Amino acid sequence: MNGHLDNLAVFGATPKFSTPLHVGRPNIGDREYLLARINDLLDSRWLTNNGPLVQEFEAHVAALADVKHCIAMCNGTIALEIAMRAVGLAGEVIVPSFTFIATAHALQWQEITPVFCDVDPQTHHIDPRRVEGMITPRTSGIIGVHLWGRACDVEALTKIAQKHHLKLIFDAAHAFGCSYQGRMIGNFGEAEVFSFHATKFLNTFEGGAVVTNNDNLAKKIRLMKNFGFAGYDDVIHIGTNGKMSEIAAAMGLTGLESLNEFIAVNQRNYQAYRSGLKDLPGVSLLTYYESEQGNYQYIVLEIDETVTLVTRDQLVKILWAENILTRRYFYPGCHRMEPYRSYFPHTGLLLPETERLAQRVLLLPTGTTVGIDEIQTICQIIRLVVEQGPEIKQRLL
Ligand code: T4K
Repeated sequence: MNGHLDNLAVFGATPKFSTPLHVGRPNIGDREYLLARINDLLDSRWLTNNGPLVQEFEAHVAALADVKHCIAMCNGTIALEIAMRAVGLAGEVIVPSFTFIATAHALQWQEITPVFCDVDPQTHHIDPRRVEGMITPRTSGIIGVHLWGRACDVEALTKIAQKHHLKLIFDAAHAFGCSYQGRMIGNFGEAEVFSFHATKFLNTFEGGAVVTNNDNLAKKIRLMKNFGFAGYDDVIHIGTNGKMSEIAAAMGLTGLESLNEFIAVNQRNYQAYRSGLKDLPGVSLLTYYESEQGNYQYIVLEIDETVTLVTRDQLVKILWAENILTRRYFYPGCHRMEPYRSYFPHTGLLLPETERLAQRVLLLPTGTTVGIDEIQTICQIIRLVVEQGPEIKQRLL
């Protein structure tokens, strides 16, 4: 790409990509296998309610996460809500604000107050050093979020939870197929929750799961996701409808067969971004730990505008004009969304790192729909923008 600013679509040139490049484009496994499974399930006329495909999917997820129980659900948010209720969360729960809004809403939906804790600027995860100071007599638990598929500080959070007799759950929506200290995510806390939403590493269109090693908890969660039914006409617990459908499980099973390919492509893309953005001042790419298993699903950039001069939001505008639809996850932070910003308008004062990150982070497209050539072009555009920062700043005024 010619390194002249007039080549940028934001200044009138034709966009580099004629069709948009999205963050979160679904990974889809072998279409033939998927369609065969769908045909079979239509023939069988068993569409939902703990059908054979859901059972098979649960067994595979449990095996992959190396955990005793997997209870598949219709989405990750319901899975979070049910897990929270099943372990007995109430009153206040300490949770990061730098996460998808579902983590906080799953609590508030049940009239449990999310108490937002700041994050570690290096890892983007809830900062255990700040958790203890937020515990009150009303605190019943802590939610750690394995953001971007990298595990949060499980060890430190476990110690705090044990010391204060708190329940610990992990939102592992991003972290299916990832490990912590060599052990698969899914094994920590009382329970962990995966999301299998379309945008996730493995998807079931919409879907999620609670995984746990606790037999009694698993039994309770299984009841709770099916109205509390223990058998025909026999309701023994309060419950809701959190069931995964057979067509969702068909998609999940098909994706599982291509999991290694998804990882390989994500890893290839991640390496391409690393080399394309290498030594670019003010732009840092979140790195994955080589000692751990990862799904490499997120390409996360931090823009330090004191160096680039162009702000993160200006860069987003420039990339969108090129049809590169970057996302500002998780701007502006849960605490700045409703109802939390009305309930606690000054929470931001306690969350300086969250506020800072929410202004700096952007996600770039990756996954099986994105190729190396496209990544190289994206990196060239970012490089041009950063190198010409002062002039761009002037022209964008
Ligand atoms: N905890 C965490 C930490 C989470 O990140 C999430 C979900 C949850 C809990 C809750 O799990 P679920 O209840 O969702 O299972 C998207 C997803 O809807 C959401 O699942 C995900 N996190 C979040 C990070 O991203 P939005 O509001 O950004 O979605 P939307 O419609 O803007 O789409 C995102 C991008 O994906 C766009 O670039 C378009 C692309 N896309 C999306 C869909 C649905 C496609 O290319 N194809 C598609 O089918 O929330």
